[in-house]
Order: sequence, then C-alpha cells, then structure tokens
Amino acid sequence: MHFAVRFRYLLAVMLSGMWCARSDAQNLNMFAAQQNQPDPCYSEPGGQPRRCVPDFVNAAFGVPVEASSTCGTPPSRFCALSSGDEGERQRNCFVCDANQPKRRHPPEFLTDLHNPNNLTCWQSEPFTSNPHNVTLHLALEKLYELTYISLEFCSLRPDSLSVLKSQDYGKTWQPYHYYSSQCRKVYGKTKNAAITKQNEQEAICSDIQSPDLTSVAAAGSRVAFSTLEGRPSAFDFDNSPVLQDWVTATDIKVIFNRLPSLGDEELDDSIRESYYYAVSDFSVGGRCKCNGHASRCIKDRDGNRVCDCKHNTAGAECEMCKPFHYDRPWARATTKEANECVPCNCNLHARKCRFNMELYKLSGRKSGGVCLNCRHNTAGRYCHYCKEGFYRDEAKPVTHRKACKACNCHPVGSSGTVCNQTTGQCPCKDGVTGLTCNRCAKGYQQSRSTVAPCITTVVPNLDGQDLEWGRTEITGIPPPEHSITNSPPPEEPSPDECPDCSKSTKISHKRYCRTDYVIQAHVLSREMGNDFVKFTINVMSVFKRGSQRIRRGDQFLYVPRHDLTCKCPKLRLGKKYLILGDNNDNEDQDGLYADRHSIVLQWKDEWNRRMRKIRRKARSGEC
Ligand SMILES: *[C@@H]1O[C@H](CO)[C@@H](O)[C@H](O)[C@H]1NC(C)=O
Ligand SMILES: *[C@@H]1O[C@H](CO)[C@@H](O)[C@H](O)[C@H]1NC(C)=O
Ligand SMILES: *[C@@H]1O[C@H](CO)[C@@H](O)[C@H](O)[C@H]1NC(C)=O
Ligand SMILES: [Ca+2]
Repeated sequence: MHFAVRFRYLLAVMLSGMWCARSDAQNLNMFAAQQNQPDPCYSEPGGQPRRCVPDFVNAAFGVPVEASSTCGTPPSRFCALSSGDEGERQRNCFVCDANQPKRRHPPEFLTDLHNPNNLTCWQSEPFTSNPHNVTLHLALEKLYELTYISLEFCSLRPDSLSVLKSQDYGKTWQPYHYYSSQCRKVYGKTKNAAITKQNEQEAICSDIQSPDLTSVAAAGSRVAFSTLEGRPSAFDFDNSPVLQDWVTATDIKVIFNRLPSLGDEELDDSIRESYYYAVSDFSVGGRCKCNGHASRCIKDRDGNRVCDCKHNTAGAECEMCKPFHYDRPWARATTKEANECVPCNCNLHARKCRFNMELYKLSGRKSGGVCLNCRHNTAGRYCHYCKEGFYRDEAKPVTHRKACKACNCHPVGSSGTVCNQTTGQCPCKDGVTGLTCNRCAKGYQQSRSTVAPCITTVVPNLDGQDLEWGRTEITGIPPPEHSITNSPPPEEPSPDECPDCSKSTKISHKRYCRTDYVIQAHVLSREMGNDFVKFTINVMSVFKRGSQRIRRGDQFLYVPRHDLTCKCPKLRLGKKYLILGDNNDNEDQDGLYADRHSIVLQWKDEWNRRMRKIRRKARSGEC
C-alpha cells in the first residue's frame, strides 16, 4: 500500500476544496448510477468473488459534531491576531452571536462543504485561562477504517491537542495521537517516538511547531494525523490484524488542551479576547469497514449504517458468514483471496448447518460444515445418505425430495425393519426372499407361522409364493382363505390298508383324563417326511399340557404318514382342530405327536366352555 503517496494526494485534493463528500443523497445517486455497472465484489467476466471495498470518503462530512464549548450564547467579542505590514501585531475584532446568521460559529461548520475561499468556522467560547480544554466528538455510528484525521484552524493553532478513538460507540476510548510543542511535559510522551512491530498500536506524540506569533492568523493552518504512517506493518496491511484493528473506529474525539502563550501571563480583557479555538474543517478520511466483502455502505431498515455485504457474508461489517454458509471459517478478504463464505452442502435436505473446526481440519481445510436436521428421511453430515429404515432410490438424484425410499420390510417375512441402505434389501427370515421379504424362496412353502413363514417342502415351489399377510396380521389370526396354498395331498392309500378308525366325536371327561394332552390348534403348514408328516401348528389353547408341558404358539406336530393317508387323523391346512393326543416318545422329534389313536376334531367354538369345565373338574382331582 503506497500509503504516503496516496495520503499526500488526498491532502492535495482536500486542500484544493474538491472534497469528495459523503451524503445519503449522493450515495443514492451513486447507487442509481452503479445499477448497471459491474459489481466490484465479483470479477468481470467470470463472476469470481474478489476483495471489494467501499469508496474512500471523508467520513466526517455532514456528520454533526458535539463541541464542549461554542461561542455565541450570549454573544461575545473576539480578536484575531495578525501581523501588520511592519511586523507589528494587529488585532482584527468581531462578535460571535448564535442568533445572527452572519455571526454564528456552530459545530456544523466543522464538517460542512469546505470552500477555502469562504471558510466557515466553528469557534469555542473565549477562555480566561490557558490551558483550557475543549472537546470535539465525532460519532460515525459505524465502524470505519480510518486513514487520516485532519483539522484546519481558522485562527491560532493549539499548542497541544490529543486525538482519541473509540471502537464501541463511545463507551471506551484509547489514545490515537498527540500533538504538542512539549510532548513530554504535556502528555508524558517522547516526541516523535519510533514505532516498531512491537508497539504498532501506540499513540505517538508529534512535535507541533509553536506558531510564529507574527503569522498566527494565517488561515489554513492544518494538522493531519495519518493512522498508518511510520507503522512497519502498513506495507503488509492485509496480513496485520494489529493494524487492521488500529485503524478501526466508530468515534473520534479531539481534545484541545492549550493554545500557545501570547506572551502575556496575565490575561487582561484584550488578550482574553484572543484566547479561543476555531476550526474551519474537521475531516476523517477512510472507508466504511466491510472487511473486503462490500463495495458500499447503506442504511438498513432501522436506519443504521451497515455494509451491503456480498460473498455470502453478513453483519454490519460483513464480519460473519450469513446463515447456512458455514462450510469454512469466516475470513477477511485480501487482495489475493476473496475468502467468501461457502454454503454448507446438504443436498437440499437441510436449511441449517454449523461449522466444525475438527472436521474442517480433517478435510484438509476444505469443508467444515455439518448439516442440521436433515429432512426427507436423509441423514449424515451432508444429508447424503438415507436414515435407518430407508434406502437410496438410485433412479433419483441425491438432492431429490424422494431420494430415500422406505424399506417397507414385510412384517412377517423380515427379521428387522432396517434394510440395506444401498440395495433396499430387507433382512429376510429363513426361506423368505424378495426385496421386502414378501415371498417364499424356491423350495419353500408358505406356512402360517410368523416365526418360520416359509418352510422347506419336498415338492419344489418353483414360483415362490407371495406372503400376503398384511401388517395387522399377527400370530393366531387366520389369513384370508385365498392366500392358503395347498400342496398336493399325500398319495391315496388303498382302503384295505387303512385301520378302522371310527371316530368318537364325543369329548368326555373320561376321554380327557385318558389322554396326555388336550389342545386347540391351527394347522399352518405341512412338510412331508419319509415316515412322518411334520405339521407346523399354532397352539391356540392348552387344556391339558401333558409331560411335554405344551405352551401356546407355533410348534411342530408329527403324524405317521401312513395314518395320515388313511385320514386317521384328518388334518387340513388352515383349519382349527381340537386334538387329544399322547406324549411324543420319539426323541428325534421336537414337537407333539398324533396318530390314529388320537382324537382330532375340527374345532367348534362352543367347545371352549365345555373344555374349561372338564379341565376344572379334572384339576379338582376327578381323573
Ligand atoms: C460563505 O458561506 C456562508 C455559509 O455557507 C454563506 O452564507 C455565504 O453566502 C458564503 N459567502 C460567499 C462569499 O460565498
Ligand atoms: C485537560 O486535559 C488534560 C489532558 O487530557 C488533563 O490532564 C487536564 O486535567 C485537563 N484540564 C482540565 C482543566 O480539565
Ligand atoms: C448392502 O448391499 C451391498 C451390495 O450387495 C453390499 O456391498 C453392502 O455390504 C451391504 N451393506 C450392508 C450394511 O449390509
Ligand atoms: Ca467549515
């Protein structure tokens, strides 16, 4: 930054009176003119983000200044000193009167349009003792990055003055600069002290030449403090947070501490009339602070001055990333790097995200955004995969609202509700197949059991059967008739080979006592073995438990194949039976046993009461 050069140029501009003014009307006009112009915050062509800054302005222009002392109420007499043709001191006296337009010297004249040919001056009240402090307070109502502060005097230039700045709208103040002919005596500072990298935020005291009393009244006597001059990091300003902070202020205060002595120790009235401060121009050169992310400042809805932030930034100074743009940390734009804020990648499934430094570092400083509240059944840091119970529909883009499909795992055929998130395959029970586990695999046949909905069969099931049970179907409730698939019945034996199993249909107490177990069961499926047919039954009620301690639920029932072919007993799939049988002595079989000696009767609901009655009687010892 060729600061000194620019500063001199600016000074020249200011002194020539062509001062570039800041006013809202003007800003509006500038805005209108800029409407069709390329946005300086983006490269042209290409639209790449790049550093942009608001115009360099006199931030004080038109801004009201608060003065601790202003002449004119009541009117008072002043005498400006000047030197006559022969070097003698001349007095040029006038009156300050706040009520007379041509004799007013209000604080507005500090920051009005500066015309060197018609100086308008603010003027303090005359004071009776030197030193005497008078303060000017300029509130910019926004953070600015200041390049210089300049004061032009209308009459005698002060001998000592201090400049302070605030970064918090006037709550706290820190010294910015001192001017004095006696730095050490007045401010306890070394005159023109050197600034090193270690004390770049230190206010220094510049020597101010005691004005030659013969030319004290020369108009245009000016002091100007440049904020960066003599500070080593000024040439690497982009990379110096210390100096970036140093030039930042919301408010500037100037305190005039004393005038040079006019030589008269006793202030008589004639001298007294010459002791006052008068300033024709108070300028503050700088830019609205936007951290390189805005090319102008505007007024927001509440009338506050704020940056017109670009690069996905937000805040009065574009000092943070705007919502949902937290994929990398906020940074000030530099000439090399725009450091724009980057939106989180949530595949259109989330509206919120947060920044995570750990993840950012792990990614090689590329991405630190973590999506919050992924919608559309998505999950993950980028909402990039499907949440449990859903799988990716590859036919749709990952950003699609329906990119994730419900697993819809069959409640009976699946052993869980969570499918493979890529393929959608539900976890199927043994013998069950299909994406949602809704069919019996080849070589399996549908049973009525929810535990083993498909069981192996000797008769190959070439097509596979659809499990048509609805979600509400649970153990014990019969399926719709049409879903029952009967496998071919066992081959018919010749009637001669069949025993006479003339059946008693009477359920007597005696009969109850004579058998080992009495149950009500639902026949679910059938599996052919060499000597036995293995039925899967659902035991619905147990009236007598037998030595096998029969419990309710799905289990096997073995029937000798020969007996079955003789229809002794007769068992049909999907039907309910009352079965009175004996304990199974075959240790190879894990289930109940029935044969031609058992009583197997198709169930009638009225038997419920009857069976309970018998059971009660039997339990009371009557067997
Ligand atoms: C000087 O400025 C004052 C205040 O703005 C104005 O009233 C006056 O007319 C100006 N005089 C000249 C000669 O321009
Ligand atoms: C004037 O200001 C100086 C420096 O800020 C201070 O030390 C001094 O006490 C002040 N004098 C009065 C009369 O307020
Ligand atoms: C999901 O299926 C794919 C393809 O068959 C397989 O590679 C992957 O391991 C499965 N994932 C899980 C969690 O089982
Ligand atoms: Ca003025």
